[in-house]
Amino acid sequence: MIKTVSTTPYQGQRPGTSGLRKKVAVFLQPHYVENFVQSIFDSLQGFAGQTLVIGGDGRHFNREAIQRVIKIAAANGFGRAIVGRGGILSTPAASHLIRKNGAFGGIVLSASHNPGGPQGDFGIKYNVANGGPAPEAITEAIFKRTNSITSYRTVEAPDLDLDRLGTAKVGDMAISVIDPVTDYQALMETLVDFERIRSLFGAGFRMRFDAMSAVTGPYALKILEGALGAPGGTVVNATPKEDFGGRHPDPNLVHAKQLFDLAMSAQAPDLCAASDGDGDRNLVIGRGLFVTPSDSLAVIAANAHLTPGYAKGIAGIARSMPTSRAADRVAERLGIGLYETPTGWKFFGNLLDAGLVTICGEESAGTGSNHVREKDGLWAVLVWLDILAARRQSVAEIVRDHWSIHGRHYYSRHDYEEIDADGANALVKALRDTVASLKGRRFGGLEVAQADDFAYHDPVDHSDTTHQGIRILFAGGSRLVFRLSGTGTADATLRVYIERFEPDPARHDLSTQDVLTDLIALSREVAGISRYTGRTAPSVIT
Ligand code: VG1
Ligand code: CO
Repeated sequence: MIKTVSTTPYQGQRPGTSGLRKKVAVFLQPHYVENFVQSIFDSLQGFAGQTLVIGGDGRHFNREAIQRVIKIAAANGFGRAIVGRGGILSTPAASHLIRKNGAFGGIVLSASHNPGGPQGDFGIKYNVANGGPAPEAITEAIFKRTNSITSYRTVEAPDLDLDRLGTAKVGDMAISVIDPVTDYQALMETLVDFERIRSLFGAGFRMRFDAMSAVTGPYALKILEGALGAPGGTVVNATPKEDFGGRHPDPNLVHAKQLFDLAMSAQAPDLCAASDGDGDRNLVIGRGLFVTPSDSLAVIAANAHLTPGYAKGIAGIARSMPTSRAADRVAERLGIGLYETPTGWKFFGNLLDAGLVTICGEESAGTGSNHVREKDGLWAVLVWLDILAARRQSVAEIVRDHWSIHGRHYYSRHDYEEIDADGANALVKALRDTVASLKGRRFGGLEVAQADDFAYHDPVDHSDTTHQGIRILFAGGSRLVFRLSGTGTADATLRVYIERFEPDPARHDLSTQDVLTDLIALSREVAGISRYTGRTAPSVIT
């Protein structure tokens, strides 16, 4: 039943920040999926008879891609595949299943926060045995293999019924189709106090959770409205749709604007939250107060000991370089390690495995812990709920209290999307060339204390990763960071990260964009943004 099919390489199958992401139309080309999946397996050793976890975020092409992945895995000798019913697994749930079942790895089919549908994006990501995204050595080996592939193996077999729970066989490979929520929920019950959160809802606490018609809907319904007793209607847009209802499943202030407006209105519930396409991002907004993801990371780290999963305290915190330094202040106060990594969750895996850190986060609405090896949107919301239940204070009270102890890091990210790639690369190159000479220079009231192109030395496996973003640090704690996105599928996206530290509690209630005005102007000037990109303003501000 196994057949070998000849193929020729496709250019550009290099995994980015988080797997291979392209337009659906690109994935629809003959053998495109097969080439990449076979290249993954060709780059690995020792998986004969082992288990592979397979699932996706339910977007357009998910079901078809899963059928193909199953057949290629069977032909390559995997012994068992664990598949979420309907082809559905949130990214953190997939990570958990890999760990729980001692699987060799997993294939996550998702383009995460990117739009879906036939005109939208698709993605394939390989995760290793610790449950986390493959480290760079593996993704580079996969990419190399895509350039020389001449054939792939698959089995001739009928499609698997993805909607029927239970066991089946494809070729010689056993398949378990499982409920995607059960194991994840059991894990959450060990980390936060369900009883305490249930009594919070019982006492009249109200929230809205926007699943953005993406993968988290079934998880949020079962856990929030089911196990935790939140009133019916708490979870909205709970049915995963192949095109996310035409929305962009990115839980930020632009794409979750309705939720933001509700949180700022007189009808605001106590907590508004959302997650992204594949369920690994989270948005947290209190009544009248948006919590930046960087602040959310810091608050979670500072309060984690109140929840059962982290009652013994946390070992350390890791954040991606562009993420604000709010978490650094917490680590300093707690006397624990703080690790600064390049963008993308794959850099946290080693630190978590080595026990150096417990909590990780990124400014892009990603927070997570050592319970899995991915960021976890619903987990972050549950931890917030448990902190709120333990402290019996509002989100705003907790955040303001946090600022009064640690100072406030005013923070914003400006994205210039779909700009010409040549212009974007020229901008970064020019910054790279000048960055060394910036130290000591003054711009208005700002003096450059340090400026470089961020490089990371992994303290565990000693690998080096260079060119991870230009950072300009000013005396007093302000900072500008510039980097190009590695998840987009159309042209280039320039991300500019702007941060100002404010220790004075009397100045903690100002408007973020106002506080950052001079830094924003400087970001445009120092990088020559309009000159290189033709844009005078960003397309997305978060
Ligand atoms: C973006 C974010 C990054 C995140 C990545 C994957 O990457 O900035 O922090 O890890 O998306 O998130 P980039 O290279 O476009 O800046 V997800 O939820 O799309 O898997
Ligand atoms: Co995501």
